[in-house]
Amino acid sequence: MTEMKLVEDTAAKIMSMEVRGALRIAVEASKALLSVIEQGATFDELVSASDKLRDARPTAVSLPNAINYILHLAEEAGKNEPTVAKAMLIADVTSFIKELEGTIDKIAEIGSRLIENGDVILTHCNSKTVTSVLAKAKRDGKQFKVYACETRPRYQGHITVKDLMEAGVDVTLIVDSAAYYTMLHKDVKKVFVGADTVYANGDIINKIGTSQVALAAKTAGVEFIVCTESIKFSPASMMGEVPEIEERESSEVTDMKEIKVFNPAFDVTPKEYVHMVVTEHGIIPPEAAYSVLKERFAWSFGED
Ligand code: RI2
Repeated sequence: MTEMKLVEDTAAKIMSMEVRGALRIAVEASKALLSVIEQGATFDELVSASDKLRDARPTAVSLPNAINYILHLAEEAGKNEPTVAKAMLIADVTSFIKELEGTIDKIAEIGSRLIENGDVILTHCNSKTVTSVLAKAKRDGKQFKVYACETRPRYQGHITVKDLMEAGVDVTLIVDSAAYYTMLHKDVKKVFVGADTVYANGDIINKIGTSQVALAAKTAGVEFIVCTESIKFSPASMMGEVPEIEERESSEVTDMKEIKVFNPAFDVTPKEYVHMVVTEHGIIPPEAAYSVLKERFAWSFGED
């Protein structure tokens, strides 16, 4: 496969959601760009490959953040003589990918400490970050139960159930509309969800239905915990930019072609509903998102 074909293929897999999850799309796009670099692409070719990947899905900011960082690394490396520049860039991008992939284990380590014996936990959608937290707690010998929302229309909850069963976690599937009832009648103590984008003000974008789960959790007095790598924080939101909420095909919802369908893929949970945010750097209140952004994305403000 030529390298551009690999880029197009990766973009298509991200669009169709064969490759999904906010962290994974950033990692896979970065790997595609790494192979373009390894083939000796010019900076302009790298930019054109980046453009093919950047818009594959519009909401999760992890994707443009990773791409923009690789372009920044390319600009920096490009200040050197070409052979040095190429070797330097390959080393930098390889270590960036390794770091990205490693963040999930750090969050698992930190987040699993929040789980106590006897906890009943509810989760929505399939966040690999959340399932790694739950799997780590299980490996540490904690006894707890999980309820997983099926997550219409794509049923990512089924993936969550499978992942957690493989990890030996006691997990039960529920329909999305049973979330509040389950919180009240099954003694749910904590909600754990992932994130696609974190705003500078601490609001969280995640899979459609997350904000309803947060509202229910607030009413039911259940802790609402978000697990997210800092690559999902939005530098553009510091300047007031709001990410587009992706709307997907009606065919995901129904095969009845004659009816009107509205199918947003994400929603925004206001920070007031979020008790804490678990990142690879530690646990923060949602209001601390601005400080994380200032530090994490210093390179994009010309401050590194
Ligand atoms: P991780 C997913 O989006 C879900 O909204 C999930 O909560 C979020 O990405 C984060 O996933 P989609 O790709 O990065 O299912 O934690 O639309 O795996």
